[in-house]
Amino acid sequence: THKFWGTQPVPQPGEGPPLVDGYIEPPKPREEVRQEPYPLPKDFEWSVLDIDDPKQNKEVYDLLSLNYVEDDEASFRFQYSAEFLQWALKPPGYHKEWHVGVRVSSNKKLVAFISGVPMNLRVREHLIPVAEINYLCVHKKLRSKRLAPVLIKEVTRQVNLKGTFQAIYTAGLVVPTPVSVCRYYHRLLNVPKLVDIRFCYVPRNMTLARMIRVNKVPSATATRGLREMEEKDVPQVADLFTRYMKRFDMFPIFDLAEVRHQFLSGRGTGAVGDGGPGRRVGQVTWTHVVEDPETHKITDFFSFYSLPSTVIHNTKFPVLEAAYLFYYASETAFISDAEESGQLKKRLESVIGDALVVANEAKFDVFNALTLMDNVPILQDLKFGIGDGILNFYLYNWRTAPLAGMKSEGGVA
Ligand code: YNC
Ligand code: MG
Repeated sequence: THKFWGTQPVPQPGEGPPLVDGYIEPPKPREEVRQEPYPLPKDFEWSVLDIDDPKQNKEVYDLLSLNYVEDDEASFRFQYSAEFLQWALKPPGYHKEWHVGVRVSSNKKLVAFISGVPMNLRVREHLIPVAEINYLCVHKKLRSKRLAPVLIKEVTRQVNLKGTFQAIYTAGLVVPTPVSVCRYYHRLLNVPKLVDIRFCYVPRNMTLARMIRVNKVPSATATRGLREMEEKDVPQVADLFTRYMKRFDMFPIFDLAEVRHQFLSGRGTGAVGDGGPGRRVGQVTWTHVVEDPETHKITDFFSFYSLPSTVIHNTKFPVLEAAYLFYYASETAFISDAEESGQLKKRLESVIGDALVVANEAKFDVFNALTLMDNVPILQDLKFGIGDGILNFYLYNWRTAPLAGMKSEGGVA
């Protein structure tokens, strides 16, 4: 049983699918939302984090890089960069009050964090303003003291004070009640390093040399008209994204400012190569578009982001450089019969195949993807292997029937 989640407006175990989609608790006027912060254990205090302040940005970075999510074997731990946090926590319309920290009163050391950012989410036929909750973290020395529920309640209060009453979040852990479940897949790029750090193994009946050969990525991209996204592409990328996402049952709605933020603002500074091969200094996201050479229309795009992990107890290779497939779209989806005929699958294979080339060029060790959007049919041919990680998707204060983690069954984006 769940002492905390049993008290929250989330679908409870055994409820079954709802007859109609909608909230669990009605919204409240601002004055009826609790006005005082929730009490913390003595010796701790609340602290709004200003991510624009390099010192506070670094404090969040330090907390997460030592205490955030690890795999089951405690071999790898996410190492979000300061630039990544800046990008993720400051989309258009963000509220600094949703960046909630807990400090030790005596020395002001940051020991816990949770964040929310606003977005508009389409869930089936409903358009819902939500908070996207992420980066819940409690220092390792303060675990199992029921601090997490206090953080969740406090961020909920801050979100409610801004007139938002729904949220979306993901976790590896199962609590009441996932709306969708996805699995991680991994495309090996730097095989010798991945074997060395035990990210993967050389299977029986296989040699390292053969494994390297099998996973070799082409040295050049294949799609005619592929180039980095630029500022001038924002309106066309926004339009293509919006139309493509209607294929799925749950997806975000991005206006022009949000498209610019999600796909362009994380590209780093300077020229490609300044931050190492294929990278700019501080580069977090990569977005490439396909411009039709005749019509100059944007027909496709893909994006991925950089999220390294610390390789725990490894001095030879302290960091695993991982790229994660983010959003993509293709005009091919709107050609009649393209899906049934396999034309869409073929197009996505060549476009996402180019994402692998770009990531390999930028010296990523592995390229990760989830079983969502249109990924499932293309993963095998692009030589992704099944991972052991799963990711549960959750909605707070919203009922809807389960969403399949893949297009073939309905689908979440
Ligand atoms: C989790 N990840 O079940 P029950 S993901 C949700 N998501 O409650 P304590 C979680 N609930 O079961 P600890 C959760 N982890 O008794 C734990 N819980 O009802 C629940 N790890 O609290 C848990 N980051 O403080 C239990 O646990 C209760 O000291 C136990 O702290 C947990 O960001 C944690 O994995 C995760 O830093 C902070 O283990 C700690 O263990 C830690 O005794 C490493 O808490 C990092 C890590 C989680 C990454 C993420 C999404 C979080 C979503 C939270 C829910 C948001 C709801 C929506 C709010 C806005 C609403 C509006 C409007
Ligand atoms: Mg605790």
